[in-house]
Amino acid sequence: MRVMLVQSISVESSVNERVYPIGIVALAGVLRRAGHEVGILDMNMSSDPFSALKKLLLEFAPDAVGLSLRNIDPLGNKTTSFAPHFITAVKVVADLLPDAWIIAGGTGFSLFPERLMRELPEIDFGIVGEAEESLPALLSSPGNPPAVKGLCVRKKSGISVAAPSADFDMAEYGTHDYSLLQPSLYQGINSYVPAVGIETKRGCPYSCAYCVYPALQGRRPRCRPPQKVVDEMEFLHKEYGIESFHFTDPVANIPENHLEDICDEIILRKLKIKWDGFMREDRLNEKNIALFEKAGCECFSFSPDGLSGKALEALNKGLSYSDILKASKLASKTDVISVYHFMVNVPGETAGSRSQALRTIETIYNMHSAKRNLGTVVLNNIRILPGTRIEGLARAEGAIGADTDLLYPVYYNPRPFDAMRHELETLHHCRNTFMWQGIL
Ligand code: B12
Repeated sequence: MRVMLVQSISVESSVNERVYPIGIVALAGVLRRAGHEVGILDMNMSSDPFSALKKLLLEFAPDAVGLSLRNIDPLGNKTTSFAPHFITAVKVVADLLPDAWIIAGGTGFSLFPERLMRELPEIDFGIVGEAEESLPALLSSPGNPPAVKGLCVRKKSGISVAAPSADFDMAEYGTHDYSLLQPSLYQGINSYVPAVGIETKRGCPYSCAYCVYPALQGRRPRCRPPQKVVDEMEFLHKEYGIESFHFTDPVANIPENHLEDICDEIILRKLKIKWDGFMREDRLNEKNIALFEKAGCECFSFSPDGLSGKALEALNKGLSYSDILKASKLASKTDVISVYHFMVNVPGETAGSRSQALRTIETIYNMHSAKRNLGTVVLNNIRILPGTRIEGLARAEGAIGADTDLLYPVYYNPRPFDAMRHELETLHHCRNTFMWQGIL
């Protein structure tokens, strides 16, 4: 079969940080090995994405088109949505190729499968979650679809959504077939984020109140053997000149010793590469932080989320306030940049937790100012996503109604602390400017 995989628009414009679409590249490799002829398009890399889509659809004339919706919206308190772009892309495919099977997938789709299939009768099937096994199985018999994991299909009674796969064997996961979409095209396109991602594992055992990661990838961390992870980095470095990678795992430094083993392997092979990833604060110590720095870590991305002990509890982070300060202290002594992500005006916020939040920002700046190794502090309200604990709470509190459509950006930001993000941003902005201008 001829199959075209399309990454639909995931960023507001080309000035936003873009990423190499490893989801569809992973699937392209699997489909090729299953004997399909595969084409790939990342619409984010074209200055005229819908012309590029039309051209490739007509030239390649696929029998099936897989549309990947990665992001529903850009988060970050923004009210933009990428749903309209995805909806348009589906309609363009259906119009130009009425006989082709249309299959949807990707993280954004996986969060709203029924909602999107209802909106778009043009979609024949969806697959929620990982699809390395389900997509080839589905394409082997789309006329009589097998009951694969994650399959979304129209039935007389409505749309049925099967439970996603959370058991793809990561030991089987080798280096992707990068030949269909050259990673070198993504070299140097971003200012901050490494465009090329590497998976070292899937799955997240934590239960943070706002988060969809366990629903997307399952709760059990499934690790790739460290050698295979480094084989892939080495290949990308030598073959395509990639120097900087982002570990795409929900949390890069769990389970114990996995990231440490990857670092040992990078050092052993004397690879001159850089990497970053999201770190769990309570797993850091003097020894592993030194190892991470030596092995090329160029940014400690922290997402403690809670700015006070109370907020950490409300978000169910399983972290104590002292875990965060201890990690900040360790990171502030290195020559590696740190970036902190926090959520503001979380459930149960009080005047006391608001004051504590301001003190937390001050403390982090005080720690990092000497070495000026604080990249930034990102302050967000919580985007309410379906199936999360925060959704239930927001509905119970009346912060959102029973009929609120979560497909479009909805943030948890009730009164009376609805201006808290701006207050904290003011403090952060002042401290950041003063740090960089050396006015302390
Ligand atoms: C790593 C990551 C990042 C890294 C990416 C670094 C890099 N170089 O790749 C960073 C931190 C930079 C980042 C940035 C952003 N991210 Co992000 N990111 C992730 C994360 C943790 C993993 C993504 C990943 O690469 N997974 C590995 C690949 C292999 O899996 P995959 O893409 O899901 O593909 C599989 C399946 O989805 C499926 N599939 C995919 N496509 C298709 C298509 C078809 C047809 C089918 C059948 C199946 C299918 O099969 C694939 C293989 O199994 C996810 C959360 C998660 N746990 O999934 C969030 C996530 C995808 N990101 C999200 C968002 C919003 C963003 C940003 C917009 C945030 C921001 N404001 O900066 C940007 C946008 C970047 C961009 N240009 O797209 C959201 C998307 C949902 C939403 N709310 O819209 C998620 C779910 C996180 C969240 N907060 O909820 N991200």
